[in-house]
Amino acid sequence: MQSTKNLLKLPLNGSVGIVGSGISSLFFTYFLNLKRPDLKITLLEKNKYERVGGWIYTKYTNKKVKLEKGPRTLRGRNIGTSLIINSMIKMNPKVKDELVFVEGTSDANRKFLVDFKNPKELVEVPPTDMSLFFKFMKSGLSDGLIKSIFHDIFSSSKAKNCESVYDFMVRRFGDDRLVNNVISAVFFGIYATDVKELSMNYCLPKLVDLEKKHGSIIMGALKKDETSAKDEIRTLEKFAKTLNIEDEYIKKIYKDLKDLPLIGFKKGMSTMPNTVANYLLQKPNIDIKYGYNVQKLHINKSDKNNVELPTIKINDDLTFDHVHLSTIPQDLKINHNDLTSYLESLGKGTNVLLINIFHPTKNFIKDSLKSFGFLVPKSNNSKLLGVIFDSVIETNFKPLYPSTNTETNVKKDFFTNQDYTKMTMMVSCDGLNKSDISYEDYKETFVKKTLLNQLRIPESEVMEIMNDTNFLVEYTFANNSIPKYAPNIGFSSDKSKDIRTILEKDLLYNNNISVGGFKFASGPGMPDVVVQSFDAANRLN
Ligand SMILES: Cc1cc2nc3c(=O)[nH]c(=O)nc-3n(C[C@H](O)[C@H](O)[C@H](O)COP(=O)(O)OP(=O)(O)OC[C@H]3O[C@@H](n4cnc5c(N)ncnc54)[C@H](O)[C@@H]3O)c2cc1C
Ligand SMILES: *[C@@H]1O[C@H](CO)[C@@H](O)[C@H](O)[C@H]1NC(C)=O
Ligand SMILES: *[C@@H]1O[C@H](CO)[C@@H](O)[C@H](O)[C@H]1NC(C)=O
Ligand SMILES: *[C@@H]1O[C@H](CO)[C@@H](O)[C@H](O)[C@H]1NC(C)=O
Ligand SMILES: *[C@@H]1O[C@H](CO)[C@@H](O)[C@H](O)[C@H]1NC(C)=O
Ligand SMILES: *[C@@H]1O[C@H](CO)[C@@H](O)[C@H](O)[C@H]1NC(C)=O
Ligand SMILES: CC(=O)N[C@H]1CO[C@H](CO)[C@@H](O)[C@@H]1O
Repeated sequence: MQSTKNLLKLPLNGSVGIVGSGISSLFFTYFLNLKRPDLKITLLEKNKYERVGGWIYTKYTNKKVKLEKGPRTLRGRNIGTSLIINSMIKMNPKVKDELVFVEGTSDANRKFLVDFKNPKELVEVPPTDMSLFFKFMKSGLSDGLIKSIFHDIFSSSKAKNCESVYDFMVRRFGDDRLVNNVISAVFFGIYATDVKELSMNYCLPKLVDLEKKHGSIIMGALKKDETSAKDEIRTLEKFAKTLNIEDEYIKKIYKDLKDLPLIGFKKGMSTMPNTVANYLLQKPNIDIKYGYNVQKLHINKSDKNNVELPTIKINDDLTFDHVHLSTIPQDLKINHNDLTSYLESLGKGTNVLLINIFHPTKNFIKDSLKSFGFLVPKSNNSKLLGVIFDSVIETNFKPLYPSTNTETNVKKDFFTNQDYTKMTMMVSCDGLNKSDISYEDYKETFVKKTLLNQLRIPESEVMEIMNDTNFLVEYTFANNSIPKYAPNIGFSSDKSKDIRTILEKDLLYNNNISVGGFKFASGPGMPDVVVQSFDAANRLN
């Protein structure tokens, strides 16, 4: 491996090709352009229609109803959220007026789980008062809890090399009740995949290290972790330097955002990619080519004596000094065997059917269930992964910067009638093709059953709702979406030994390719991929 010192600088006025125009690509372009405004950057986007953002997609129906077809929440706790928000405000200060949030104490921050012992009874987690605590303890969710706690504290089992989340939890807690009844649901909510198929090193590297250090994750969690607070400060200072803003300013914003469970945009998540794209496309040296499907990448290293940078060829057609793979197509043909085998081992991402539901004048969600929504643990043995109560979130949003926002009530930006229902259901469709899915069956199995069972609407009323022409049900098949971060791929809790770090270095220093997106970031979320873009762009400078 070559050292960083040998890294040639990208030539003046050099050309950079970027695969994809999702949020990773857009932010990579932004960060690179800040440092190197001379570079000519071309984004290559497979889709023919002129839309950036990839999975991020806010759709407005012909009746102006806003539906999120992909992600909808930024978490303030994730340091990448501060990077996103500071960057966006820098691009366009008017973004401040678009930012909304949900407070920790809001109904929209409550979460429920389905109890396998009584699937019609949603149980709030974590229980926040005595009566909720008793309800939790009586439910199937708390099965084996006390035993699990003791087992974690007193058992001295050692971690195996590449454990799944499931195996880790079983080893720590002595049996699989806690993971099946509670923990699995959280993983469904984030990865849409079973805990047995997820690498512990990938998903929770900090917990793996806590166990190594303290022999117990509970004891480890009780110790104050000062290194991570220091890391956070260092990371914020790095952000500030690149964005050319004051350290103190970015630290203050992080402090403000850190405790906010949900951050969004009044007009939806697409505000994020659109803001970045609008900013970038004002630059004469940045361009997006739509309808360009990258299938092949050839790294030209043929001329050993060439002191100039070798070039990289895409689809035997375009040539660049540097290529950034903001997304890595599963079937990409590239003359780099290690990357190819990594892509093969990741395989196809998970398939999820998203069902958006909307009723303009009826609120189906009872006060006692007002929340972010509910998740379904593995023990329930259902394809339903979870349901998000969008209307509860929207009606609890508040403007983040009210001062710049003369007295606008955020709620008025949404549906004017307060009594409406908007929900998103997520159903696992792994191993299925789009054509295998009968939407009518899914409507019966999932939409109707959820209204009946979890929302506890009387059957006659449910029938009426299902027949109501105002009741909107839309289906989106998310094919090959979140990668399956399986245990044996080479993820390590030690970043320097992780397959991603190793590949990333080799690709960059020996082949002039940088990588990003959720096949390389530290997590699958939007803030994770944007931080990955930030680091990738900085490594080039
Ligand atoms: C259903 C769902 C819900 C989610 N919810 C959340 C959430 O609430 N919070 C959160 O933080 N994250 C969430 N995520 C994750 C989030 O969507 C991702 O982190 C983020 O969108 C990844 O962006 P990206 O730019 O890396 O990739 P993508 O969004 O996949 O963008 C890649 C782009 O590249 C294009 N492309 C692909 N192949 C080629 C090719 N061969 N040639 C040219 N172009 C190509 C694609 O068309 C696309 O535009 C969710 C993901 C999904 C699927
Ligand atoms: C590789 O580069 C050499 C010269 O630098 C050129 O002659 C050759 O055509 C290139 N090959 C490809 C596949 O681009
Ligand atoms: C899962 O929950 C549904 C209700 O949504 C219920 O009908 C089903 O019986 C439950 N399955 C198990 C195995 O608990
Ligand atoms: C999906 O469809 C493709 C061809 O369209 C087929 O090769 C594949 O086997 C199908 N997969 C499943 C799980 O049905
Ligand atoms: C709903 O519509 C179906 C036919 O589409 C009809 O058979 C049924 O009686 C209707 N139910 C209600 C409650 O209106
Ligand atoms: C789903 O993704 C796979 C792998 O990327 C692809 O081969 C297939 O054509 C896609 N199917 C649909 C319906 O888009
Ligand atoms: C900028 C960059 O990464 N340059 C590298 C391109 O690849 C050659 C080897 O093929 C390296 O020597 C350069 O450092």
